[in-house]
Amino acid sequence: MSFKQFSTDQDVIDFVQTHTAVFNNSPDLTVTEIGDGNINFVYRVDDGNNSLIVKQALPYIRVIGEAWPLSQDRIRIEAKALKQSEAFSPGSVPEVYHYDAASCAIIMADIGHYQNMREALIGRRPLPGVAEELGVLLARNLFYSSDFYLSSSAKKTMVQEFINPDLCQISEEVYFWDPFCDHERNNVNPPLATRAAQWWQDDELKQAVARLKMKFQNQSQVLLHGDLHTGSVFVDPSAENKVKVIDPEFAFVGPAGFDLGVLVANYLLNLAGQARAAGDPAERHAYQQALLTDLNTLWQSLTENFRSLAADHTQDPCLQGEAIVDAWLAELLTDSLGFAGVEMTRRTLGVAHVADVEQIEDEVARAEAQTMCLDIADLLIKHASQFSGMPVITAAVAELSFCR
Ligand code: SR1
Ligand code: MG
Repeated sequence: MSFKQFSTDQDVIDFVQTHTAVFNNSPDLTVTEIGDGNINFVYRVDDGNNSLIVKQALPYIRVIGEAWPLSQDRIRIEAKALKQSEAFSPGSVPEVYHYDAASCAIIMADIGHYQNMREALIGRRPLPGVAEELGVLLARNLFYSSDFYLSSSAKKTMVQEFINPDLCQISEEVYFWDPFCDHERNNVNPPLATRAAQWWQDDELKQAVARLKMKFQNQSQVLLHGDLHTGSVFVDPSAENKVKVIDPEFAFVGPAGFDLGVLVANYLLNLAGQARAAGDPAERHAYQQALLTDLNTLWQSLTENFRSLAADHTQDPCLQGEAIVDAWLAELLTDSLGFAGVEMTRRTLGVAHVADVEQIEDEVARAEAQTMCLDIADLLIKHASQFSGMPVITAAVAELSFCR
């Protein structure tokens, strides 16, 4: 059957009525297009009592149009990655009700009562428990998809099932190419132009980024979400900020530090945004400190949980024991800091910025926050291997950020 884009509300309704029993043939269904991402179309279908989400992948990038074609295999990958995450950490993703290869669409649970983590951070909402839970989820993903746990053949099958060339190419370009040169896709705030030009000439920086890019392209360590920014994380304020992670269409088997790095970067992008955001300076400063405390908590939770899983479930005799786990976690931290610096760079100079900083209306004030992003990125990319633990890094970030 050939692919057909949903072009009317009735198309979406017919699709959910054919493939689920959620609405029991209710005649009063409403369809709302709620997609605010760059790539796909997302619909909420609602009968007043129940609701669900339909996500459809078109053969091109939504925000660019047919000029940037994109394989629809990404929706198969997303459905598979959601099911895999559910197996690793039950309840950590929206339930998938149906995946339809012909329509390139997924029907899944509506988590509309959850709050987007990026919006919560921008609103300076305290998020008790979230950093700890994210540490648990990352530890489980890292462990259960790594060589510590999987047999050789299971690992190779996973690599094969998550080959994701189109989406990896986007990441290779928007993380590791565009923001390190004067690329036409870049979006540089005019007052930042001189700093950007210096960035593109910094050979020490580009050598460190080259090492990270080689890891991204060649190191098949663990199953990654592939786009784990705070807009992909949702928290439930009515259930102790329980976390759900969405949108793993960029999933592939890659370097272990990538997801952690992207997440760390998005905490730090918010921290830099707070420096010039509207509102009481003392409240903003307290929130920045809380973000750094959360990063320490995240790392502590990740390492404790990873160590415990490794001690209990590693079969391979060469991978057993604390020394190898210590070495693996040390490399994870170093790599993640480098990737965090790259994510901060691309969100500052590249095509896709973040609201944490973009919400600063005055372009000079925004450039000051963006300068802070680049200063932190520079520190992380060039000096990642010199940091012995997350508290050392958060202290260095505090020293760099809190005096301005
Ligand atoms: C072309 S824009 C690409 C970005 O949008 C998605 O949200 C991902 O973050 C990706 O890097
Ligand atoms: Mg996304």
